[in-house]
Amino acid sequence: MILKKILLTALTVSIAVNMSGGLINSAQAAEKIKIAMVVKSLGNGFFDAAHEGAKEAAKELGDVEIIYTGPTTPTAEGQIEIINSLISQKVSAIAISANDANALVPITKKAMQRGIRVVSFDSGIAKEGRLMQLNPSNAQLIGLKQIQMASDAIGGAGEVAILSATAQATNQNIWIGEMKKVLAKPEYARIKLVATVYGDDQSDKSYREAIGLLRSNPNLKAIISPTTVGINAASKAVVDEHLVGKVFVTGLGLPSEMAGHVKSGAVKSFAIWNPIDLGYAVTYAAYDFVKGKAVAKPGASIAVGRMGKITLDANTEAALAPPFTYYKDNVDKFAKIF
Ligand code: RAM
Repeated sequence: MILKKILLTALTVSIAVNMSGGLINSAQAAEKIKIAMVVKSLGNGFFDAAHEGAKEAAKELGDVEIIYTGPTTPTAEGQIEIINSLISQKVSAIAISANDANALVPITKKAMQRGIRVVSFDSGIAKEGRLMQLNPSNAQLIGLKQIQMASDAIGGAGEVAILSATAQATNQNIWIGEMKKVLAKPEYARIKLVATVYGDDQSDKSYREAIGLLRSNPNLKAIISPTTVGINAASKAVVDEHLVGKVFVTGLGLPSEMAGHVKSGAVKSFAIWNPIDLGYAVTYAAYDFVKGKAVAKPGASIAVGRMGKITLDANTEAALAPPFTYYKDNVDKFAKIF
């Protein structure tokens, strides 16, 4: 009885210290489940927003520590190095937006053999290298949406070009494939894709590639950029080349980065999903795998907090919400959020 009382007192004192001074004892810290979010590259606002979502999920879950990391440039080599170090750190899970679908498979397989739960999000890893892939939205829809926006901007006819991220990016390559399928439909026969270039999700390279497109294609009517870095850089290029009203930029962008370009007239509309929700949901999914509450099987459903449930398809992939369109009247409202 006395012993129990002493223990209880000790517990109360330890909690009091934690609450007042943030002095967390090592046992408590060790109990935290380490989930690493490995992004394509650091310094990309899209992933900063996904990180916000991951932190929100971690706060709700209580026993999660997020390790946010990524290479300085979006390469598979950089991510391989990082994963090697996460394996040594013995993290519990890795949620990765991959710079290459196949090049990362050996290292993520190694991580999984060591008991680390690997899930990919945004830009996927090939099936054998992860438990599940969380897509922001349906790929066909993303492809269709971008062609519709381009077509609307240029009155349904003319030359268009694509400014993508890296040539190996899983997500952009899938979306470009879908855009090409849409362009092959009779209703878009008057739109001609004249070039596809890669800015590697680097602002300066994307800008130079956009300038190149504008100068070598005098009849260009639109640049479609399925990357938040590319669309921002292409819009700047159109303004700098004094082509506002002649060439329109569209694609996938962050309202916070694009509001000015919508006002300048370089952009009529663009789309995106909520990157905060994406980071939030993938953190929950990773946690569920760590806790043994999720299985990587077609048809399995996984609870992802305030986002409800996601269901894995035949390829153990799931998708969140349809892309949302932004234009002059609504961009400012969302620019405050992401
Ligand atoms: C960039 C990245 C990311 C992509 C968005 C739309 O930030 O390439 O992977 O999903 O654009």
